[in-house]
Amino acid sequence: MKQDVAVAAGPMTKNKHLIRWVEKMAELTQPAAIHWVDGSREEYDWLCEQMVASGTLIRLNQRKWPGCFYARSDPKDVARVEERTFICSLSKDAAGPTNNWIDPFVMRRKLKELFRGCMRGRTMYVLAFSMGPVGAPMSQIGVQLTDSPYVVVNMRIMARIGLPVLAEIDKDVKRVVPCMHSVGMPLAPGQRDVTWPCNDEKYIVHFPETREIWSYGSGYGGNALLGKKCFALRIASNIARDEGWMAEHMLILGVESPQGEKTYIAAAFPSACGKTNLAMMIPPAGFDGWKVWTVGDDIAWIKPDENGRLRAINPEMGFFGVAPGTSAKTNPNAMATLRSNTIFTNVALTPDGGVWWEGMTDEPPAECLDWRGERWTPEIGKKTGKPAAHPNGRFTAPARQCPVIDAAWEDPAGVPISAFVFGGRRSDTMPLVYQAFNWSSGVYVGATMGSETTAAAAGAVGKIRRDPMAMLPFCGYHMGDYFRHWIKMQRSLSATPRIFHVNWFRKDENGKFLWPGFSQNMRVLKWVVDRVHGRAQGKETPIGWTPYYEDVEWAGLDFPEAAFDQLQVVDRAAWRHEVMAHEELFINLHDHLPPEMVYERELLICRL
Ligand code: TSX
Ligand code: MN
Repeated sequence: MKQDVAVAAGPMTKNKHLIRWVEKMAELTQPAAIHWVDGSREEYDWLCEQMVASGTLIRLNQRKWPGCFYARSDPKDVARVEERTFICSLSKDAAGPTNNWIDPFVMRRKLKELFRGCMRGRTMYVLAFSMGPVGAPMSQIGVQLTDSPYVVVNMRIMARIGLPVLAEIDKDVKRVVPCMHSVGMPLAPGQRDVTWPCNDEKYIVHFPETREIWSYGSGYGGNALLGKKCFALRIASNIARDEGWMAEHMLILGVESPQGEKTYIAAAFPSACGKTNLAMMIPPAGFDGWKVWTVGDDIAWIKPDENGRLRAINPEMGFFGVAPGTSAKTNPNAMATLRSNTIFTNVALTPDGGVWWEGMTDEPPAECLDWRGERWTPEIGKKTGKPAAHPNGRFTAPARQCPVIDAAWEDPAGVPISAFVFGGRRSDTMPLVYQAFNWSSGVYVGATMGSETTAAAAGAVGKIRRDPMAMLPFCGYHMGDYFRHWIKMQRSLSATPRIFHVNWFRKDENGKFLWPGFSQNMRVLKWVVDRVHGRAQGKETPIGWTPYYEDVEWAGLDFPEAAFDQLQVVDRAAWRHEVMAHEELFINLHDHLPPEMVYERELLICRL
C-alpha cells in the first residue's frame, strides 16, 4: 500500500537506486514526512531548534558553552547493547562463536515486521554520509534512513554528511551501504511525543554479505550513529578482509620530535584504558620541542600503499567520548575541544546552564540536575551512591576543534603507520612496555590482550576479560579468520610496522599504581619511536624486547632504576599462568585459528 508522504525537499540525487530504495523504505515504515538532509549549518541549527522546542535538547548557557546542547536519554537506552547485536551472515560459522548469529532469512522477516509502520507520525531523514574525507580513495559511503533528528545532528559532527556526499553517490563509483534506523516508537495521530523515544526491544543487525545495517529500538551512540561501530568497524572489517586492508578499533597519533621528525602510531585498547586521553596527550616537562598530534581517537582504516607501507585514515570527523573522568588534568585538549559546538548526553546539568560530570573538577557543584533530570547534591550523591552523570555519559565534539589535531588528519592518502600498540588494564604480570619479536608474535600479543574489568562495566571487578585487538564486540566476522587476516597482511607489506604492548596500570603489592601515566606515557612513546627508527636498544626477555633504563628519557621525572625494574619485571611464573589463560580464548576459535597463533603460543611456552 502506497501512501502519500510530504517530502520536505525533493530527492537531492539523480541516483535511481537510491530514490527507489528510499521510496520502498518509506512504504515499509510509513513516515509522515521525508527530509533529505543537505548537511548545512542552517539545517543543523533548525533541527536543534526543533529539538529544543520538543524538549529533546536543552540549549546550554551560550556565553560559557557556545553552540552547545544537552540531552538526556531514556534510562533504559544508555549504552551499546551487545547481547542485541547480530551478525547475520549466511553461515553461522562465518560469524564465529564471539558474535550473535541469526539466519539472515529469519532476521529479514523479523525486521520487516519491526519496521512495518515504525516511523508513523515521524519524519524520515535521508542522511547520506561519508566515512573518511569525501572522495578520498579509502573512504566509504553510506545512507542512513532514520526517524531521529538527534541522530542527524550527532552524525553531522561525527561524519561528513549531506550534499557533497550525495554528489559523490551520483558519480556512481562506490558501493553505498544502506543503513536503516528507527527508534521504534511510531506516533498515533495526536499522540504526544516523549523527549527520548525508543523501544525496549532492540535489534542491532548487520548483513555482512550484502553490506547492510538495520538498527531498531535505540537512539543512543553506537546503536544509532550507524557510521561508527556498525559501519566503520563491523561492516568495514568484512570489506577490509575481502579487499586486503584493515578496519581497526584504534586511535592514531603522531609523535613529532624537536627536529621535526614525525612518527605515526596506531593503538588499540579495551574500554576504560584512556584511549582518548592518549590520543590527545601533552608531553611532560623534560620534553621540550616534542609534540603529540591527534589523527583519531577511536577507529583507523589502514591500507598498504603502492610502496607496501601501511597508511591510515580516521574515518570519523568527531569524538564521541566518555565524559566522566575527562578533566583539565586528565585531558586538557579534550576539554578545549568540547568547549563549543558540542552535544552532551547523560551528564549533569548545572544551575547556570553548564554541564558537569564526575572527575571534571575536584569540587562537585553544590547542586545540579543529574542525568535523569533529578536534583543532585554531593550529599545526595553520597547517600544514594548515585553519580550525577551516567558513567557512559558522552560528548559529541568536532575533531577540528581539537587544539592538537594533526595537520594531515584529513589527508585523503592517510598517514604512514610505523607502529602498532596494544594495551590493557592489568594490575600485574604485564610490564609497562615490551616489543614483540616480529609481526606474527605481535599478532599473538594483540590476539591475547585482555583487560581487568572495572566498576564502570557490568560483571565482576578485577577479572581479566580477553578482548583481542579491542575488537571483540566490533569484528563483523569470525575472530579466528580475523587473526588470519592480520597474519596475511604482512605479505602485502614491504616494511611491517613494529608491534608493542603497554600497560599503564601495573600495581605494587599495596595496590598502588607503579607508573604515573598520562603525560608521562610520552617516555614510553619515545622509546617506541626510537625502536622504530633503530635508535634504542631492547633487552631480550621471554615475551619480547623491553627497554633498558638508560634508553628511556627520564628528564623531568624522578623515577629510580629500581622502580623501573619493578615496573618492567617479567615474572616467569606469572607468565606461565598467563599463557595458560590464553587457552580459554583459543579453545573457542580453534577451528579457524591460523597455525601461526598455535606456533607462537608454543614458542612463548618454550621461552618461559
Ligand atoms: O587515561 C589514562 N591514562 C592514559 C593517559 C594518556 N588513565 C585514566 C584511565 C581511565 C579512563 C590512567 N589512569 C592512566 C593513563 O596513563 N594511568 C592511570 C592510573 C593512575 C591514576 C592516578 C595516578 C596515577 C596513575 N595518580 C598519581 O600518580 C598521582
Ligand atoms: Mn571505541
